[in-house]
Amino acid sequence: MQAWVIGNWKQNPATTKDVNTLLDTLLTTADDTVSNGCQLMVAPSCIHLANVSARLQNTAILTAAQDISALSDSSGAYTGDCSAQQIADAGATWTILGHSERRQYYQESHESLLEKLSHAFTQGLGVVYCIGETQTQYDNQQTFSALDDQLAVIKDLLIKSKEQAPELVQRLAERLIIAYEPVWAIGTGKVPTVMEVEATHQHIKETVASFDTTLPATTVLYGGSVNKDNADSFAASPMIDGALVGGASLKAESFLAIAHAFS
Ligand code: G2H
Repeated sequence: MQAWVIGNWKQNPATTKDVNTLLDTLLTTADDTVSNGCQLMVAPSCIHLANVSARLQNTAILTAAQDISALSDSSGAYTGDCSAQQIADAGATWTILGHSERRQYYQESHESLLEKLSHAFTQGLGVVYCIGETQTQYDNQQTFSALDDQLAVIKDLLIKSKEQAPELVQRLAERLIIAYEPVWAIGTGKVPTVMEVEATHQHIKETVASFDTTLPATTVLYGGSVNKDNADSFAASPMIDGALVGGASLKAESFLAIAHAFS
């Protein structure tokens, strides 16, 4: 299975100038070893999406949004939202959905995520769907049940699609990536052991397969304080199909070192 290394830039860099500087370094230092060995993708904030997509056109690096509107897949009176169609029109081919920062600060619900996934696939976007347990859930050995609650969105989307829009099932089969990101590991420098990640990834793969036995094996990435020093240990595991990288993706050198580890 091809590895994926995805940079989630979050609300960074703040200016177009700094975005272009990051892209300049990325484009001049990314080599064939990386592009042949793993698929790279970056997720800038919405305001920079068109610029980044245009600059990455005809390169080996894909572009993703960090979120899309739950209210409409196209257009409407939804102040502040960007629809899946607008994201695709800006040149992105993927979107992150369900990141724990969106769940925490914007109260993402099961229903809104169901809508967002449906809108993304309707507009032909691939989805990097983020799930992960909180520190309390981890401490209380509730990781799998927390993940099952979040994965129920995928199950419900499959049920809904089979009834109302069967073409979305195929799109989900082809273009769904799950990112396992323990909330307690995000931006903290703390990481689970590789064995813990492996057990969790196995659970995620088995759970998604149980929703529909015709689905291909699900690609599952690890995210949460991945850096150039710990990437090798995650990359060595056949259960870890890549990484979703936050802070370390803001420097081309560390992002590409992580990509090399997975190549
Ligand atoms: C988790 C991750 C990227 P970081 O949010 O999605 O961020 O690598 O900074 O922990």
